[in-house]
Amino acid sequence: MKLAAFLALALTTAACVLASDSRYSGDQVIRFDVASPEDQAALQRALNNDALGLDLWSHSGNKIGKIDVRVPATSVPQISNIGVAYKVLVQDLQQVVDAEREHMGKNSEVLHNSLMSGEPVQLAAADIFTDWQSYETLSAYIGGLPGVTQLPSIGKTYQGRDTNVFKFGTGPYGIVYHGGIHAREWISPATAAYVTTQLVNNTELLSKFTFYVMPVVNPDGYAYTRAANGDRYHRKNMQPNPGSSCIGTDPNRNFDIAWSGPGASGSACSETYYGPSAFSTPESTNIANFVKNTPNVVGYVDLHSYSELFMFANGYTCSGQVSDYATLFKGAELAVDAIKATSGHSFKYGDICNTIYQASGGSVDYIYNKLGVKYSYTIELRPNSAFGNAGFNPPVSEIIPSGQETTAAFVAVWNYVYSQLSGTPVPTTTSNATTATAPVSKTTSAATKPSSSTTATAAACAHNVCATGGKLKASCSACARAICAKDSYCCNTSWDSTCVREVAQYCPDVTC
Ligand code: 0X9
Ligand code: ZN
Repeated sequence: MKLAAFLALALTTAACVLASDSRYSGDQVIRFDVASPEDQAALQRALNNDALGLDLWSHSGNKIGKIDVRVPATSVPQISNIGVAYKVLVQDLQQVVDAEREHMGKNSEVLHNSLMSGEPVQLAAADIFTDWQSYETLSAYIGGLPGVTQLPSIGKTYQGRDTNVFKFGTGPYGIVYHGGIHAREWISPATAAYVTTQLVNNTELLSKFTFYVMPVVNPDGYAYTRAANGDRYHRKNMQPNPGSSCIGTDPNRNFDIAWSGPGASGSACSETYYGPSAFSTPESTNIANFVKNTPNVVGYVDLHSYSELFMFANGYTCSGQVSDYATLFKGAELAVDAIKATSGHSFKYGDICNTIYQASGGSVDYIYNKLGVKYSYTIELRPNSAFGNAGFNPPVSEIIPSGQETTAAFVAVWNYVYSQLSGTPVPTTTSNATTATAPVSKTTSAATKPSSSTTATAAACAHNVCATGGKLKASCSACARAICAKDSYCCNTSWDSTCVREVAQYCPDVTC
């Protein structure tokens, strides 16, 4: 960067820092220890009390447990009146915001400004994942990854930004994943970008699936959380609400599924405001239209933070289970096992309503129930608490570990999905200008996981070992011989899903 330009930029940045407000001065993040239904009711009453202005940040896996809440400075003296045991995790939230912004002023903002001024900039992973990058930087980075094509925008946001979508892979089945439906959850766009960096090199998955990634589906809100005079903890989109000074609708309460039902609010100032009508936000409409108009979409992931949860439909009701519950549960189990093996983190999993809370008008419920995308998931990424000033402000050193464990989850779940689908006919392709589906090829592998009742032998055949016939045969030679005796196809060709199914049939001791 030329010196003059650099100085101008440095001055602009300094001016912005000076102009920055201190709206979170004296705010605290409190971790409540919800130990009983009475505690739960007391905290719920406090959360519903608009005068206190509490902001729910994290969730306990089963609703009894530790729950993080941001308490505005004016309500701090009343915390003990809530009657639930607590400890203070963050003493003064403004200090956390200021430290984060200072780091960005020297890193992601410099990169962003160089990019916007048209200077040639190098967008290497080593530069990208060391800070919270802007929507524009993440988009330029993803668009430059090998094998990635940028498709036409999936639609404008309220403020007129394009919603960028990138495509890669040649497989017959479509997977859509996105970050940033909630503006303040910064690890979500960063993780979407990191996962993409890894998946573009996974030739096996790329032959099975065509991936579509939207790094930030609420870029207006995201820009507002990043702006020096913006609001770091803004969650919703940027649509104004007539008659109210509160900005935004929660796009994840605005889908046309049980819209305005339980777990969503009709108050414009609520963080879960469902908006004036279903699909009143362009952001939720854009996602729905894109999934609807893209052929053969079998999978969908909506990335959120934080709490470390891996979930699927339903969110709008806690009664009953969706018809694919067992399959979705198995996929989630494989994903969280892969996370555990990668990072040691223990994600909880299950249906949204029973795992986190009741939430109507959500993306996963709509895409699963109304668009029939069976393998629809939502992840609450790391961290699992606001301890150590983390929460929505984890240190930048968390970006790569989050990306790594989420990549492991994706690989596990999509290989499982492929093994499920490969036993069934490939869905019919409809024409769509944005999508070129590859010809359907014969399955070459299948990865499944032993059931919980597996034997020691079965464990050796598990998962990625199953995915390669050679290794399976080596690990389970007796079983392989039995299958070969019955079905020479498995001996002579690749060890595909048919052969894996025959494990169950011919080798009762081995469940692959
Ligand atoms: O409340 C939400 O929208 C999500 N939690 S968050 O803290 N990130 O805001 C949970 C979303 C559950 N998913 C759907 N209902 N689709
Ligand atoms: Zn969220």
